[in-house]
Amino acid sequence: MKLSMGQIVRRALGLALGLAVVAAGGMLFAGSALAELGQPAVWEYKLQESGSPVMDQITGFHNFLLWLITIIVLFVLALLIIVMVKFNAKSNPTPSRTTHNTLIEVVWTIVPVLILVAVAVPSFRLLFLELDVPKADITIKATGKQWYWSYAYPDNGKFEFDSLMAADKQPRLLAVDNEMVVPVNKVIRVQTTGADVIHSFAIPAFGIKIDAIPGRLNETWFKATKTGWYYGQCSELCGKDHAFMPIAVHVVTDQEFTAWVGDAKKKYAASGTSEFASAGAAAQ
Ligand SMILES: [Cu+2]
Repeated sequence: MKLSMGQIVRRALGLALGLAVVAAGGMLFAGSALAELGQPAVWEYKLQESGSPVMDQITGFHNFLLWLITIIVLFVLALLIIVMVKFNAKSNPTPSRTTHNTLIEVVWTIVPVLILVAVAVPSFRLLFLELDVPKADITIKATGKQWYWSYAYPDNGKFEFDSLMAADKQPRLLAVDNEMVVPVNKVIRVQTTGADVIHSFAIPAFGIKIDAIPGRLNETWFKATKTGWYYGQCSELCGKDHAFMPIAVHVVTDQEFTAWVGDAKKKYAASGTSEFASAGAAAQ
């Protein structure tokens, strides 16, 4: 079957229209799907809602870059279209023989340099914010294991417990049996290490992702600004159940945290999984 140019154009337009309708439908659906703080939403195409000052900055930087690249892409597209329309062989049969223009060469060197500086300055500021751990209120050690996490609270009762995915709880694949609990508006220093292979401790809403490497202690930090549940996942391919070792953080008020520490001390000391408990027993 041979299609005429008109038919091809009409079909292409039809296809584009169809795709646009599907995309618009998806956007509407995404808008109506309730985006919940601390976990992914159906049809989510943006970053997760921020729950920490670092993530606020990451989101701001991301949006700034998005505007910047959009403007650059539109500018280059406009130049291309001008060249195609004004300077093709038909409309411009005798082309100019110009090879140099000092002013325009200086401009197209200086402007990209300025753009890179405008990107680099907030980028480095953000890197320092992420890597320079402020004075911590609470330190938690997260140990990645095949395939679950263990959380130790060395300065709050010296207990440690395992956190495994809970298949019967919601949200699916993110809920755990024993969650990490932290107080709101406190600087939490997270030290990570791996017990067997490399894992990675990541919570999108806090803007943190740091490798948990055997024989090495990495550290990062977050300050949750709102109470609630926050979920993340191991983000380093670590074996067959890599996808089933979620991270769940429950952010609570100071009073609730104190109460939880009181309960946790008894609960996890009795469970015998704590290295602190066994160290204490060995010392006696
Ligand atoms: Cu892992």
